[in-house]
Order: sequence, then C-alpha cells, then structure tokens
Amino acid sequence: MKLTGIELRRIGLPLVSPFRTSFGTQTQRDILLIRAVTDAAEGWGECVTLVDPAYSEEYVDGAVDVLTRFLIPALASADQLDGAAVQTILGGFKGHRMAKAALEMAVLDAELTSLGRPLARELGAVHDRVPCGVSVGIMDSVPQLLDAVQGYVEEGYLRVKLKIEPGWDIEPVRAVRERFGEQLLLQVDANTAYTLADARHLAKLDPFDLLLIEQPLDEDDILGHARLAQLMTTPMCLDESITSARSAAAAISFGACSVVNIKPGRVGGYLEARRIHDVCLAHGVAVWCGGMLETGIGRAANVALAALPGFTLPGDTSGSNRYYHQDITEPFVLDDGHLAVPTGAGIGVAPRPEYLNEVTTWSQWVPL
Ligand code: NPQ
Ligand code: MG
Repeated sequence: MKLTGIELRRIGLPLVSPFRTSFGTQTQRDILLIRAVTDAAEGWGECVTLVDPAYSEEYVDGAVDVLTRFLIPALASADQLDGAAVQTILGGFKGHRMAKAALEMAVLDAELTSLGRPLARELGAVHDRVPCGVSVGIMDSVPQLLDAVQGYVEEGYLRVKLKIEPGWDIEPVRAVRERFGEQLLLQVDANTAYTLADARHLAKLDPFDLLLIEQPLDEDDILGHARLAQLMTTPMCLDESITSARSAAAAISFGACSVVNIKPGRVGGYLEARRIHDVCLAHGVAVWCGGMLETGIGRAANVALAALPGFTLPGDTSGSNRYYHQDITEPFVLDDGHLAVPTGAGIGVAPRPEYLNEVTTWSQWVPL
C-alpha cells in the first residue's frame, strides 16, 4: 500500500452539557481528524488532544504542527506502508503519542479496509458487544449530580464513574451510594488532583466499595501511587501514568496499580494499546477502555479494542448521545447497556460528508 497524501481536518462540536473535571470545564470539542488516502483505500483517524495541554502535555495545535512538519513527511520513505510500518517509522520521534495514534489509526483503517478485515478481528476481539459505563463530571451540587446519575442509570449504563477533586469527593460518593444502592458499579477519577499527603482523606472512600480509584496523583508519581495503594483498600487504577507497555509493566511490578485504563491515544496507538492489554492480562491486572469524548470515528475503534478478552470491566465507551447531539458518523446507541462492535472492514464507520463539512472549521491537504 502506498500513501498518496493526508488530509487534516478540524471540526467543532458542542457538548450536550459542560463536562467538568479536576483540570477544567469543557463546553465544546475542537477535534482533529485525519484522512489517509492511499492507492488501495481511504482511512480515518481521530486525534484525542484537547485544545490546552491540561490532561496531558499534548494539544491540538501542537499535534497539527508535529504531524505536518515531521510525522506525515516521515511516511514518504516507506514503500510498503501498513499500520505496523507506521509504528516503526514514528518510533523515531519522541513523545507526541496522541498525534502518532491518530496517524496510525488512519493508515490502519485504510489498510484493513483494502483487505476487507474488521479492526476488531485484527486486534483479537472475542466479543461482538461491549458493556458500557459513563463518566460523570463534577457538578455544582449533590442533587444535580443525583439527577444526572439517575438519567444515565435509566439509559442502561452498567457502571458509573464520578469525577472527583478536593472538595468534591467523599460526599458525592456517599450520596450516590445511598441513593442507588450497593449493587451499582461505581468508581472515581481524580485526574491527578491529589498528593500523597491526602492519603488519609482518600481512604475515607474505602467504605463505599468502589471498583477503583483512577489516577489520584501526578502522572509521573509511580512511587506515590504504590504507597497510596498500600494505604487504601480501594483498587488503584492508572490512566495518565501509563504511556506504553513498558511503563505498564513497571507500574504493575512496583505495585502502583491493580487496574489499568487503556486509552489508545494516550499510548501512541491501537497496536501499543493491544500490547498493554497483553502485559496486563499476563499479570492478572484488569483493564478497561477509557475515552476522550471521541466522535464515532475514535469510538468505533475503542469499541473494537474493548472487545479483547482482558477488558473485563465496563469502559468509558458511552453512546454518542452522552456527549453530542449529532455525531459525525452513524451514532453509537446503547442497547441493554452495551455497544455493538462494528463488523465492517477497517474501523467500520466513516463520517457523513454533509455533516462533516458543516462542522469543519479548518482543513489542509498534505501530499506525500
Ligand atoms: C479520563 N475522560 O478518563 C478522561 C479525561 C478527559 C471520559 O472521563 C474534553 C475532551 C474534556 C476530553 C475531560 C473521561 C475531557 C476529555 C476529561 C478527557 O480521565
Ligand atoms: Mg482518567
């Protein structure tokens, strides 16, 4: 397969409601999409960067820059391009995992589409649908939170994740537990908002029988997470800290986590995500698929990944309507708390051209 060129496209999509986390409030999503045009087929990729370097050091303008100046031109040297070749070539550049992941996804989609093979089968999926959880942002009040959770439970979500930060942690968790009972699968995500000095406070979450606490400490604080894991009974899960299969293996060996949130964007792509899955499965560490408020493009690929055997916990693979009034692809709709794994070739979905054009704010063709 030979690459003809890459189209970069930025779209603006308003969120159905503001999404507040410990690092800020988002009211809309500015998303970079990648279309890989090859001599065999076309493929789509989605970059999960935010506008600001708030969740990780990457950001949308930076991704556009590194893609156009370095990552895309580097692919010109390959005469036989496929997803694996992209990974090898991009390995020559440090960092920029979200940008790399998006490019890898677009080439992988083109490759698998030309071969008629679904991404899920290629990755080793063993399920045809995946159980879904929902991530619930920080709210202005507990009653408002209970209303939101009630709505998601009625929609069929099988697991609820509450975003927490200092000042919004024990009481909201207690209130949700009291209202919805102990059978509700419940977990929390701090997005690095605490320090090890908060250990005694965080241990007050232990009586609420949470599935896990996600990334309470700084992303480079593996030792801190290992210490904190010994000071609480709630299972420790890492998100931001896990950037590769090697860092996952190290974190597990240090006792820093017993659960891992796998996000393909954060780790540089679906192929590395599968390796993390393999490492975790070998160590008996449960994994689940995280989310970055993807459109149907990224969502389709995440659902394919979440169908691998080690994904034993419901993911943040919510329905399209959790975030968007109108998705750019056919919407993903929850059925009995699950999303169906796409069965078409490649990622199995593509944007609807008219709506895509309507929401496009910028585009650029990069020939090879
Ligand atoms: C997490 N996601 O697990 C992230 C972080 C996150 C679904 O909780 C705009 C775009 C706002 C992506 C806020 C979920 C975001 C975002 C938080 C991702 O840590
Ligand atoms: Mg997280």
